[in-house]
Amino acid sequence: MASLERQLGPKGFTRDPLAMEPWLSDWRGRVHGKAAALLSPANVDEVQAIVQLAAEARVAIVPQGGNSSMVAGATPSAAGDALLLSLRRMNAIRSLSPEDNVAIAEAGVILSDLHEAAARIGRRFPLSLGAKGTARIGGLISTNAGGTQVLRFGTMRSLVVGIEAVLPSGERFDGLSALRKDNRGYDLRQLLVGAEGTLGVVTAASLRLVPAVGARAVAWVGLAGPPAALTLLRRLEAATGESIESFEAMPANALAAVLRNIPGTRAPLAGTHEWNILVEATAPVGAPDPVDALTGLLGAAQEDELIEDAVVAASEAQAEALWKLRESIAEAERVDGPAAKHDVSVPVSAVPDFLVEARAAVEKRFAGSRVLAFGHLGDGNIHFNVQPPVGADGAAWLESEGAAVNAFVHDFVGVRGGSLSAEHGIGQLKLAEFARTAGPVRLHALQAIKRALDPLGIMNPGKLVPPPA
Ligand code: 2HG
Ligand code: ZN
Repeated sequence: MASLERQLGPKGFTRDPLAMEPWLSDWRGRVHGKAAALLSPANVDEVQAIVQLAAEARVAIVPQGGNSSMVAGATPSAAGDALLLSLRRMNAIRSLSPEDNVAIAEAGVILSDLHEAAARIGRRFPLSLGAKGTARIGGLISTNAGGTQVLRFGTMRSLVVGIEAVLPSGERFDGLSALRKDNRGYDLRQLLVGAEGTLGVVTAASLRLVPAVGARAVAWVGLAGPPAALTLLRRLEAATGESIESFEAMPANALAAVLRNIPGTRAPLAGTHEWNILVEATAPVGAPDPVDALTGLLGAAQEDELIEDAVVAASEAQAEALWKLRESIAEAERVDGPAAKHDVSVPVSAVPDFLVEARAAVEKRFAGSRVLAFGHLGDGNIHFNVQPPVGADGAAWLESEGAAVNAFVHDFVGVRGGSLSAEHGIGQLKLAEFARTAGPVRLHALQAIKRALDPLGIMNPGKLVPPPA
């Protein structure tokens, strides 16, 4: 410990409880951990030195970026024997290449900073989510983040073209070269994407950029339910080709929670609607503005009574205001208090029935509970959250019913061929349910990979990989 302290200096090493405190709990305040020290290396050499020493001393490391995990994936255990390894100081964008369409960003780069840097060279990084001002590249890679543009550009996995990482042995994997084709066997880059820091510390990545947007159209649509929403999505896609990037669905209670809890928000349409959709369509530089096309298509959909009402943003400020309504749901829900949260996916075609059936089943089985299910309808990922009965002590309800609610929802998803973690990862909060539902083949393969790369079990223990029985 003393040699680490000497090597990293005061900016890179602290045991001060006050300085460590903000990083020891998860974003929703559900899990509280302890750490032996908070290490904030300035470069990959320092990360290597830390991992080498930790391996020698058999001390656990918990990597952390923006600490915005929804599953407590970056929160150390309460034992207090692990080193918390913050990548926040490693926040350089090492290069931006318009020729390769690639940015090389260190793990601590904040997502919105990467967006701005790409825009400065006429490109963009096409992954976005509500926590873009907090979430960092290393964490987004380690959780294979999704967000609101997956419909068109895929998850983080499809945007990572190179990785630099320190493996649990302390060796450095130099895989930043942005090769579009590379068939040297098992893809270590992809193995590290979504590994939640259990196979090493991602220190930098080469990330795919796409051309900047020329213009965008953002609309808010009110309609009766998910079946109409899915019909609308396919209609818009058929009429506009690749231009639809986001198709986010929110029921009336999600919008109400935002309007109630987030200052400065207001209802986008005159009446209330059972379901609301936020659509974004984009056009490349020089192509016709998509506003006219989207306005026309939504007008026709209203005439056909597929939708009830719609508004297309008339300015960037209005577009931002609509996006804020969508991106504030998690925060609005946090204000409302504890909930049993689920991040599930089913095939897109199964989403409408799933929403109706799962909601009815849960509210029947858990009397008084209130389902708040919203999300990325266009890619089949629903945040199926269950709030306690009105007037109940939320924490006590979660304590007594939470595990049963989780199992009920995950089983419901499981029989439909879905996943209990669409985009948030497993972390600590989904670990027991993952172990219960994964099945032996998946579990044994995961455990074998973990053992092979991290035989000492020092990398983010207690996350993602259920321990062998
Ligand atoms: C979102 O889509 C986030 O807003 C958070 O993934 C989801 O809080 C949630 O359940
Ligand atoms: Zn989401």
